Amino acid sequence: MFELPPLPYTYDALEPYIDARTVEIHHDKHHAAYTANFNAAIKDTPLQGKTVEEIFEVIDQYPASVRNNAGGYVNHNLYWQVIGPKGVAPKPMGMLADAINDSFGSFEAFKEKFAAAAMGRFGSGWAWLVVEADGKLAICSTANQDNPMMHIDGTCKGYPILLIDVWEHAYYLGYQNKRADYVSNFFNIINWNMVESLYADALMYYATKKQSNTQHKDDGHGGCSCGHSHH
Ligand code: MN3
Repeated sequence: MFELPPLPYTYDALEPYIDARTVEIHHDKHHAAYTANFNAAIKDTPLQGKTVEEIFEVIDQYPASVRNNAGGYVNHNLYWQVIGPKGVAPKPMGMLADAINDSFGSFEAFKEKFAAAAMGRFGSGWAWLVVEADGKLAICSTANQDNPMMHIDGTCKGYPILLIDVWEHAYYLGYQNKRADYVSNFFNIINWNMVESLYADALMYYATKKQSNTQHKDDGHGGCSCGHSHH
């Protein structure tokens, strides 16, 4: 059974950027429903008892209910982790700051590109900052509850270290139709310490995978936190 992780802060901790009522409904209703529906979708299937990572690897072989609810569960786990009260860790530091400069030119250029991906996603979905196999960072977006680690068709692939939910349920009470304001305010609540920690996990994931592939010729897989409780 997958469990809904408790919100790592109080409902009002993200104000004024995301209001308490939105956080409460988003976590206690939407995220809780994905968790329950994910468990229901894999019950009595070969996926029951598998890890998220194992499920993602074969997700294209199962009905949409598995893909949508597995993604909804995992994506929201990660979402609550990478945001927090303003000012906790307002800017990327160290290795991650260097990687952002290398990949995008500057922190400002990164922000523009990330916001553009969030704005460019038509309908419901997510924008992502991912680490690719060569250690480079990339920005992309997915529809619905798809995740860049899922074995599905698509061009948004990599190990996720930051994401923004652009489903209307993530912002509608506070922002109504103004997704752009939600997206620009989102930069105030990113917990860059957590993103940096996930970046280190990503590098470790690829290093382990590479080593395992060398040893077992394509049959190995590294560990993926995939949005699971961290620390
Ligand atoms: Mn959501």
